Amino acid sequence: MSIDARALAGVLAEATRTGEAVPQLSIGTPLTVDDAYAVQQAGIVMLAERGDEQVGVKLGLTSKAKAAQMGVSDVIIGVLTASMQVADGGTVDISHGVHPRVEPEVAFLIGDDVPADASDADVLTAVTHVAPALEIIDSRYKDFRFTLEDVVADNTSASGFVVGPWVPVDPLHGRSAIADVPVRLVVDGEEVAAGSTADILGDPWQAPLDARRLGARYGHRLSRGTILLAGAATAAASLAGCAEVRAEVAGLGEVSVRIEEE
Ligand code: OOG
Ligand code: MG
Repeated sequence: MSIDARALAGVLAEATRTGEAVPQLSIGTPLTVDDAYAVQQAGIVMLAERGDEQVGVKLGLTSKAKAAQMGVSDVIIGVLTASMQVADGGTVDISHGVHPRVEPEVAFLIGDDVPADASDADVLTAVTHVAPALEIIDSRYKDFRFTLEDVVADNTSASGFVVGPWVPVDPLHGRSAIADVPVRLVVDGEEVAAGSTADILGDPWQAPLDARRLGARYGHRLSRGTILLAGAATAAASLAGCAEVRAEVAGLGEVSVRIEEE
């Protein structure tokens, strides 16, 4: 049975617009993983039609803490668009959100186009900069609960992201300098979660490789200028009632955002 990807994407777009959670799509429409990516893609096309262009990709469920929190454990890929990006130190208004959460991440900047036949070494060489990052996720589903297919269709809960100062890979003495360093999530001055960059796929440098693999399957090329969010290093924290959130990645730096609720 073929699904109406655009209609299903419309349900999620409406939930985003109104801030009202919807039931999981899979309850009414059985979805395969490929169906779910078709819904995700239809949603991205709808954003592009409104002028909101893709600026990057993100991986999800890359850490054991996140997988345990969500009860879903396969690595997934989603899309970052221009309107989701918030400047470091900037402000996010969450009053129109459903139930937003925040998580500490590492971002990679793809500095060169990655050809389809690139080797793993070529993919890693194409990563020119690394930065501490925050991702704001906001599931459009009731109670922030979903199956793998549901969360893929919902663009992996993508809602916002903040990238800290980019650090060139070279001065990091190669890649090992950030492969296993402490990560902290600090909300209003208090640490609410802590982990290591190694909690991202066992090694955060696995993220560009998985992004290339999943991207090739689901229609995303890693091209010059692409921002890649590697996935959370810890479980996510609710943003309700928060004023300021900061992520710290040892040896890399920090990134922060102010939260506003009208
Ligand atoms: C799905 C998105 C997960 C990550 O970094 O693991 C994600 C969710 O938890 O809603 O972005
Ligand atoms: Mg994330």
